Amino acid sequence: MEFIKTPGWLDWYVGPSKPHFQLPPGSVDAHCHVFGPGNQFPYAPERKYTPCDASKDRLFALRDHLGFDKNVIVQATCHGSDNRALVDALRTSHNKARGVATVNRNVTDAELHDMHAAGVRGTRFNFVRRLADFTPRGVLLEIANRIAPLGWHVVVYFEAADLPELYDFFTALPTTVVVDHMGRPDVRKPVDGPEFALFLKMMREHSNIWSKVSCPERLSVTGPKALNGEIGLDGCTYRDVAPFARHLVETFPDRVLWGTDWPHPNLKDHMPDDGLLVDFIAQIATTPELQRKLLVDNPTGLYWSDDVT
Ligand code: 0GY
Repeated sequence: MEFIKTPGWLDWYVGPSKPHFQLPPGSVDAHCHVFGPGNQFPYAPERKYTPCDASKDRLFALRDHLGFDKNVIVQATCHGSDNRALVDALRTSHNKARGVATVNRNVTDAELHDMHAAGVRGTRFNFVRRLADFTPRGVLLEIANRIAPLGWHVVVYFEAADLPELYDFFTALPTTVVVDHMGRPDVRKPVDGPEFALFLKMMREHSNIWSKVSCPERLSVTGPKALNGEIGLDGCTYRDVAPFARHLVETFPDRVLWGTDWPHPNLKDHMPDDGLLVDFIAQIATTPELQRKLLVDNPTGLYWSDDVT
């Protein structure tokens, strides 16, 4: 089946630079996607966008180029609850990828166990309205209770303005809860202002809640340019996002994850050079210990804890 990309769709950056930042051995890119290829793994009929194909082979080549050891592949909404592309990538990754699937209430126990055997360790609930249709909270809670005995966690994606309404639901979930992209703060607002304060309170008062300090390219208003107008030359990019991510890394060093978000769905203005995104890590995790926790210890513990080596 032939799929036509959403008009204006930006493909990933071709020929990303080699990062200057030296990733610690065993680093995990803990948020990235595979899309299709559509002729092998068709996009879901209910999808809100049609991406470019972004195969597992491309993803694994990027992993090696950037210097990561492993990936956590997150099911994107364009595949709905059809996790075949994800599971195929996991099964052929030689234990170098784990996954976060999207499941609905009709999923069988046998399907859950098959996904677990392939390397799925979580399920994703998406509250971003442009991406996913509404699912009743009761249904989501039912799913959370089904996946909890497998040791899986829940990944949640939402926009900061919706947190007050979602707060009680998130804090009642029975599993570890991982928030995508810091809960999408509006980075024009102060890092010590009331909006981000609610997110910080949720993390402070609920030790099962984690955050990905990812997606500066998605959250930034100033863009990738450093103060001197150059991109990345002084190692300072996406400087409006850095204070939010750094604050989380320093306050909750054992509950943060980092990922590229390759192939960067739905970016409208610019496509980041993934090498420069890796360089951004040095601005938000400023000591070797914080870097090791963010990139190695935290994701390995969450996704490879049952690994027998
Ligand atoms: C991301 C962000 C986006 C898309 C999805 O599942 C998805 O379609 O997550 C977005 O458009 O903000 O994390 O990949």
